[in-house]
Amino acid sequence: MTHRFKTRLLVLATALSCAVAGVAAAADVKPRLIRFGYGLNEESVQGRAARFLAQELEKVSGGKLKMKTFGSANLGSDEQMQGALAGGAQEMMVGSTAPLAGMVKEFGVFDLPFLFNSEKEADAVLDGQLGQDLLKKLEAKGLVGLVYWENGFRNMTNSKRPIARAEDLQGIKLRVMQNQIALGVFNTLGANAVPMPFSELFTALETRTVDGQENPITTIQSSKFYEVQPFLTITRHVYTPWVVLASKKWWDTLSPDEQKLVRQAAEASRDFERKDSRADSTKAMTTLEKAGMKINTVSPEEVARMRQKVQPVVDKYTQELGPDLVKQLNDEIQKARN
Ligand code: TK8
Repeated sequence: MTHRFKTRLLVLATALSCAVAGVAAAADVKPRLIRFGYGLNEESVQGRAARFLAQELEKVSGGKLKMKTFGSANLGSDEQMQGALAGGAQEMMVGSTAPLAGMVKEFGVFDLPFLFNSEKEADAVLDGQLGQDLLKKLEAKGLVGLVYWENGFRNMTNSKRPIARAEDLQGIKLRVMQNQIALGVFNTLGANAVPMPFSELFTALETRTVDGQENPITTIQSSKFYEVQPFLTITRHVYTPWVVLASKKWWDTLSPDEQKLVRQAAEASRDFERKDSRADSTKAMTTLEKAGMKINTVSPEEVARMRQKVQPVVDKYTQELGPDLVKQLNDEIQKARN
């Protein structure tokens, strides 16, 4: 190789690396600190996914977008955080759709009982037209909805007795999420429904302020409800998802490049979280059995009876949420089912 040729190569290589660096520099990404709040503890599915999101964001932004995660409702309950995001006092969070229905009532569709048969159907609806349309409605309320994470099918626990039939719920003070539909459903099934933020739930169960609650297996395990709730009844009565949210006030201060990176990391966290949740659900069930919980499954016949019992509540809220929306939901579920 001649000296001149070598020099030319060197010049070329330098130019190339400058061009690559130029692209990175041209991307408009500033150092930022993002506070991300969630309600469950650090050992939960939520905790693991929050850490994954923080790492992913750091990775895709070359270390510029840093996320600090706060579990166990340390930044407030779902409802309080929603308010903080809308007001611009906090950047990001993940929480349930049930309290979100207080801001955008249409999120209440996910509180209608016995809709989905499988996680696959839920994924299809949430990532499809209906789920995405609902996220867009949040912007008018000061929130940006990014992705849905799995919370999972909900089951009942209590300190009184196994629930084999709806009648067994009579006299049971059952904590429900802060949402009109949940309240209507459980009162109609026969329980005394008590709306309460999740952050107060363990203490309420421990002190017997309430007798029972309903949540997915993963949460019953990670929140150690088995320590204070001897009975677990598998009902899979509702699938309410979690939504990863950003403050719109804050979001609007981000450059398009930054918004793209946050979206990209959020999508990666969704895929990670759903996989983790499904694997964890099986493991959690074994843990609950080993912990000595008395577990029963409601029969398909009884589920059909419960469905019938709550039909008036479903009809009432179908009118309130919009019959067209509920029809669209059922159509999308059917499509995913076939
Ligand atoms: C955590 C809640 C929880 C939900 C509930 O903040 O409230 O029961 O299932 O996951 O969003």
